[in-house]
Amino acid sequence: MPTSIPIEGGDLLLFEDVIPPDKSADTLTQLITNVDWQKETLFLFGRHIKVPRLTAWYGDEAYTYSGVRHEPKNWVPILNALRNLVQNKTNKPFNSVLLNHYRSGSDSMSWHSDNEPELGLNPTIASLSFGGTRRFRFRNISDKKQTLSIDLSDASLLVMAGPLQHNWQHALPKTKKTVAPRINLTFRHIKTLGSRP
Ligand SMILES: O=C(O)CCC(=O)C(=O)O
Repeated sequence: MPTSIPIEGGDLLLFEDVIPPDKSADTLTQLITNVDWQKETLFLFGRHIKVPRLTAWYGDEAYTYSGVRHEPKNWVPILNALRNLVQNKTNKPFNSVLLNHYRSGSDSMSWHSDNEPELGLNPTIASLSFGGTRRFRFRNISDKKQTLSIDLSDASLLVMAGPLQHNWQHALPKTKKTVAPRINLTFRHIKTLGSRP
């Protein structure tokens, strides 16, 4: 059974151990090996900045985030299997997945909301993690002093839904602790123009 995490102006559900530990280690290895990981560079504030993690975008639709249009790669068996698992847990359809590979505690994700127009109004984002536990942070957009932290462990599934993305930003900060490599997959449903919201 998932745990409902109280947060004002949004819905958060946490499932733990969605895959047994022996299988999750194998899944991590398969993801490291079979995903076509990209080292991205963004042009921000007049400078080229290396994205501090490896990324990949798979699915049925292109997606523009961080100002860059990402063409999808075709589903591969491990990603289809994980999509089925996540769809069964959430009873929601997902046609795309963004993958992030945090190689060490120096890799991170900065503050943002998943609020791109292609996601429609009040999107459900299903965030599946494998590998080392990392601290996932939320901060309220209109009162940045309101924060919430959740430690996302191996084989956990955090479901963000309702108006959460309008009211909160999230981030995965760097850590000085020694942490094992981690892969996070955020399953999303991308709408084509004309089918919004
Ligand atoms: O790695 C994580 O848990 C965060 C991923 C994330 O924020 C995103 O994909 O939008």
